[in-house]
Amino acid sequence: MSVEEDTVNQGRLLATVRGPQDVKRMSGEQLDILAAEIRDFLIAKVSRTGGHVGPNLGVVELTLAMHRVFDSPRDRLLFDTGHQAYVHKIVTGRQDGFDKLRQRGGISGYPNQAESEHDLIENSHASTALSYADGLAKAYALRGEKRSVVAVVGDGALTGGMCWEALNNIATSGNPLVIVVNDNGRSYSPTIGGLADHLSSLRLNPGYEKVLDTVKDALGNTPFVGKPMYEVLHAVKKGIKDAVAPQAMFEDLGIKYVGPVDGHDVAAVESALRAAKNFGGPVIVHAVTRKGYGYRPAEEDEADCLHGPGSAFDIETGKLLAAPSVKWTHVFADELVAIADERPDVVGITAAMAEPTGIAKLARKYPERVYDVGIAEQHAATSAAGLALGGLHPVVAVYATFLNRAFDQVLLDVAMHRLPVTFVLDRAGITGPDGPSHYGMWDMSVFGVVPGLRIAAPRDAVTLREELREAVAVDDAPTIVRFPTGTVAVDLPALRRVGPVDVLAESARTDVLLVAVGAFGQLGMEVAVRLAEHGYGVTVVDPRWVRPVPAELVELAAGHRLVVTVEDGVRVGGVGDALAQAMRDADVRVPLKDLGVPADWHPHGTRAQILADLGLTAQDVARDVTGWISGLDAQPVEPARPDEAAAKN
Ligand SMILES: Cc1ncc(C[n+]2csc(CCOP(=O)(O)OP(=O)(O)O)c2C)c(N)n1
Repeated sequence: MSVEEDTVNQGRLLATVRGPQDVKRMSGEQLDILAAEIRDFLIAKVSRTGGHVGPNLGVVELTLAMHRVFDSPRDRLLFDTGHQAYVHKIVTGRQDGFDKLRQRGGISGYPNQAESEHDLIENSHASTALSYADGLAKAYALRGEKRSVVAVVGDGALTGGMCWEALNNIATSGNPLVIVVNDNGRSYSPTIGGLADHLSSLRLNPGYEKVLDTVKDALGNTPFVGKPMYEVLHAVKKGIKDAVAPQAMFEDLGIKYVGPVDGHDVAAVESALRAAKNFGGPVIVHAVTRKGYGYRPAEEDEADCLHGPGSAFDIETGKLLAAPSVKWTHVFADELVAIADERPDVVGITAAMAEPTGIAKLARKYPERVYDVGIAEQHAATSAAGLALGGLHPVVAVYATFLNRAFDQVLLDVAMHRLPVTFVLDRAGITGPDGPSHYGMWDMSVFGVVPGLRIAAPRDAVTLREELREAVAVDDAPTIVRFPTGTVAVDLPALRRVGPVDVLAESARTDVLLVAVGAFGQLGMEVAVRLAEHGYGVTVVDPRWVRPVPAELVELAAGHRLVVTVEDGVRVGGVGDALAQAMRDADVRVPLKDLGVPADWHPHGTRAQILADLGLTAQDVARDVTGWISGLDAQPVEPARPDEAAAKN
């Protein structure tokens, strides 16, 4: 074993890094060793916890160079999305935290203000960093503070409209600001570029390869000033072929351009950053990197370069250790293909997440019927409106948290035009390790106010298939079908159906109507069993369609002494709130208790841990409900069954 390998294996150099100043002191040779040690460290740690592997392996040298040229936290380093900030965490003294990365009580998978003064933005939704940077630079200019602002943004994030809006403003304001474009040609899959056909296009793209070979030569000719923003961004997406010979770039906008620079050459990146820092106005530093660099399973992973394995994986192969299971996403993906087989008008849209949302399955069978619009959820919604106006039925598959971005588009562009667009919200509710910004807990409240929009929350695979079919059968309004993350819940057949509402359990006594939303069906059943032990009768129902509130649900409520709702979404404006309002409107004076997620920022952890923290376990709910019902009346009277109650009205 060579001395160098030995050092790398021991991680000796890395152990000396307690803050950015330690990296600043290192020689070029040491930096190379450090970069290798960081890669070893990242792979070893993240393989145990899951997390963003590929993106971080790609920015090791970039991050080291940034910390050498700039003086964080006085200078502000902003990471767009923030999933690629692990190296930044390592450099800023958080190595020890990596044993509990993304775990309850451990460090976050994103920048986090509470963790470090070196972290500033922690939203983790893409394409925002340039806007933050614009504002920060303006603030420092107005306050007369001499501090650099540096934003790192991926070529994937650059497909988001906010980046373009920010660039226009950054150019006009002229404030000093460094934009580092981390161009690895990929979002999850190759950036935009389509699906099956294009999954391996990047590596075969001669322009991209050429850049990696020639960047050092090109660096001598920088900075370039000239062509308008569109051309540059276009070049970025194409793999920079055009940018290798750029003249007059950004002239129209007044943003200097430096690059392309080999993002895995610390010295080259450093020299570009120093030039940018000293320029005194907005500068783009275009760094070409490889996602997953230095780790074969990531570099060779065609799907997403090991973008973010959700849990522990085998270091040799990069494959997850957990036994594969059928996920909600798989059920959706299969059923969508089955529907598309029957309905040629059904098309799919993804916002740069074809594989994670399952739309990729449809794309493999019908590539011409799937549109990857980039990280552009707002555009996805209005483009879907256009598709619907053109006679198609689009199914827009996004994570629940990301549709928040497109509220106005869903409201006016889709719903006001009464257009048949189905939004499929994966990872709805509490998701877990990605933390507060990734919780899909707002959808039922936020989209619950959209006139005409119907929301379904399936409880298992059977109802997911069924409700998806019902959704795409709606031809005069948008629909949402939302389901949680992870393994699909076990099938829970209904006893009977009242209107759209499934009755899952009932007893001779009608003390409590338990409205179990979506995947909480099973929890409802367990609560019923526990309450039966106390002599109380619980009717467990799954409304299936939670918006608009089914009239049958209100009628059922009228026949019970207490209504309890349990939902995987914020309580404010949630299903419980909506049912309470419907009951008030119908003069149904049965008390209602709504259990759900408080409108707050909930920490990361596993989904089960966070739900337990929120009291959303069968045990907790049963205890609460027992307390409420026993408190209602010491001598419970047996109320009439719902049909009798309805007859009386
Ligand atoms: C608004 C929004 N939509 C989707 C995502 C999910 N997402 C996280 S990272 C990512 C790809 C980012 O690609 P890029 O910016 O090029 O960074 P890379 O991972 O390639 O380093 C996506 C789509 C997100 N974070 N925010």
